[in-house]
Amino acid sequence: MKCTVMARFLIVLGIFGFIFQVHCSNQYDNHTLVRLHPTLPVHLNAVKTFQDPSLEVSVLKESRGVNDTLDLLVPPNKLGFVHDYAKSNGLTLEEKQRNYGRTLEDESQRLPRRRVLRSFNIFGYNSFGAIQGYLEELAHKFPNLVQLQELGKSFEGRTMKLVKISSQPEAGNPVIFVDAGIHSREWVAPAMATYLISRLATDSDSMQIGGILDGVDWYILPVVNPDGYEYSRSSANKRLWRKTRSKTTNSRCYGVDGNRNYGFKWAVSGVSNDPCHAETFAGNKAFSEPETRMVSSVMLDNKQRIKLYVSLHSYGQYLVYPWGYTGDYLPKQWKKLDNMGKAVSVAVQRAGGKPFKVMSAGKWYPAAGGSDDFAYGAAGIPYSYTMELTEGYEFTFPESLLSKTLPQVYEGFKEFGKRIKKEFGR
Ligand code: 0X9
Ligand code: ZN
Repeated sequence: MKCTVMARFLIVLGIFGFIFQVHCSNQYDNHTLVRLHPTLPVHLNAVKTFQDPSLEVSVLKESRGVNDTLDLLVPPNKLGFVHDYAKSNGLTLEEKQRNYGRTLEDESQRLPRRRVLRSFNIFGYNSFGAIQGYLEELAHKFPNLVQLQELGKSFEGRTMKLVKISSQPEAGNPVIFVDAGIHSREWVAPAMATYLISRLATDSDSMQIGGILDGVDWYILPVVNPDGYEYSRSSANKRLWRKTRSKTTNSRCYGVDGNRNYGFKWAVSGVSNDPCHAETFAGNKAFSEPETRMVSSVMLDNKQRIKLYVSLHSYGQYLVYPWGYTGDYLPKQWKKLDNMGKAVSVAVQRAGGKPFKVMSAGKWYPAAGGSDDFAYGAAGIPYSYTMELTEGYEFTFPESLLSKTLPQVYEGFKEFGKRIKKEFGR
């Protein structure tokens, strides 16, 4: 059944006094979530070079290597093509979910409070407005600890605020800069960044000697792409939107992949030049997007003090470091990046979480114009990572699991903090 305005109205009112299940159709109805398993090294080429010339199959996640799946969202008319591809390359094919549209609808119906602007739940997927409200509240409550710096406006005019948390703002401590949500459908990333803010600001032992704020300052931008985030929250049809919501006059299509838009080795690999490409359009030029310009200004304005940059994404449980634009070689200091990444993974595992796959981004798959490469290569920030949170639920990580997962990942951030203090503390 089409989800008419009337049907939505009836759902909202619950007019007959019982739960009225209406399933709406959307563009992902009858799409199948397919996982291709490379089980031997000879399969790697096939998963790494998979392409649907018609661009109808979406790649949800690339494969890192043997036993790491390539995840695809396949429309009904392309299932045969994908089965043939798997068969001819010896790949094991797993059909995970027959009607992916239904999964998205179910998710949106489970979360009625998503649509309520101001209500805030630290273990929930909050609206941009509710997150902003929470940040204002913290800054108001703890003025000596939490400061908000206005950075500017998103394409659609949303005000972006950098959260600065410091127990000694005049001390010139090393800074850890964390951002999240450049990809709008990756909801768990802003949820983690907001949780991090909350723990830093409200844990009574944060400020103690040896606490997470002792000798290190934290700058956090929890929603880098608020326009895309709100768009992906607006309906099941839009749930998988990844890009910004900008519009250039010479195209009928919207949005740029923010993580292909940074001005370091811009567009040399892993991008699309087509503004209508659903996923990886790099923009008409580097830094075409106000949102990426704002993040780069934070990095450049504070480049002497920022010692670690972490960009939160989902999914796959990876912790990757530069270079992202190439898999052919690594930065000179790659061992330090690798060691810190592995220590963070161990800390998360110790807290009961899943370990991260730690490696260079370009060895996973080369893609240029990422914020991690810009931080490392252009701003000279000595530690830079992209953290891909969660595994097993694609972009729809259940809200009910946030209360378990976010505290586990927080232990990884404590480890980051400890190591930055040890190496750069004054
Ligand atoms: O492709 C991306 O932008 C990131 N993965 S995601 O599934 N969240 O889209 C990985 C980025 C890794 N870094 C670079 N390639 N620079
Ligand atoms: Zn992402």
